[in-house]
Amino acid sequence: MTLLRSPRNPILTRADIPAVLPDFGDVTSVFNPGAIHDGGRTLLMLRVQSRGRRTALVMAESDDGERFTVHGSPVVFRGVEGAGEKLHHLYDPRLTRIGDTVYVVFAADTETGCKLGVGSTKDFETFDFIGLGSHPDIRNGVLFPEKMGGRFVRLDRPNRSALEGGVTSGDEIWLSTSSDLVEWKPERAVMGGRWHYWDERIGSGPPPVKTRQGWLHLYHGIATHFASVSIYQVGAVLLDLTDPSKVLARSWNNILEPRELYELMGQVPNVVFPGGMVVERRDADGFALPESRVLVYYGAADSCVGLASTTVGELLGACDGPA
Ligand code: BMA
Repeated sequence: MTLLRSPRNPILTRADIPAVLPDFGDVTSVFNPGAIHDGGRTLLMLRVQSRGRRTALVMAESDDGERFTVHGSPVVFRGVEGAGEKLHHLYDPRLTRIGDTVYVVFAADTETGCKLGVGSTKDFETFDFIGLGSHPDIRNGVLFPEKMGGRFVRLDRPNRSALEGGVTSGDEIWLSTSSDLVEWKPERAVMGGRWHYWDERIGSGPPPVKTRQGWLHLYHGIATHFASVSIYQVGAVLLDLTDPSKVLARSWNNILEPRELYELMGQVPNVVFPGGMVVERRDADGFALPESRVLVYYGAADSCVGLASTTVGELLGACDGPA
């Protein structure tokens, strides 16, 4: 199976972004959004880059999940100045609702490495900074939508190795837990990269979705064995409901790969990078229904935003290989 691209793709480009800050006119790129459904509307948190290569997180909202209106000012996390570190960029946000609070887990480039920060909001207008974890170099953090054993649970991806060009990446997704969203305890490795194939290096995509079969999770896989470029693709994995560090099944093939021009060419070519996943229908106990439509929001070539859809059942079917 493959995700079906929206005919309106790319659904957001740099031309859609207002000047959210004084020197943010004529921005360079908008990509890697987080997404969440909220009372009939879909909200995206966009990563916007200026020509000065500064980063702003900006909200956008939509009634139909495809046509978005971008807010006129950036997200400001109240209290972020107390982080204790110079934060150069906050980026690649993932949004998770727990109770009446929506948490944002984001990567933060600091002088001492890439950290994972957490913020929260209840109304998408005011945002509070909660903390930066102490892990010195880590990215791709996603929070599960419920606590387990009284603790917050997160998938994350320690950055292990430096790629050519100075970019760091990793090949293992871990499960970590926390009582306060600030101090995180790495518990167990969940899955590793499959060397020589499509997902040699990996990182979590959108937050996991609860189904009767297990936690359904999308991740990005990077093929690094091509001479001139790394190829970022999307795959699916099913994690055990009670022990989400256990992989039940994982897709043999990617379910989305760069094929369209806006995915193949841009600031970083050959990238599809999923950060948001909206499931439209759940049963009374909160499990996603197999027939429910799923909308996946992804960054394309680190330049614009794409939308692709499928159903929960199709994604479960895509998890057709071993861990
Ligand atoms: C990763 C992250 C993403 C980016 C991707 C492709 O390492 O930095 O933000 O989209 O590389 O450049």
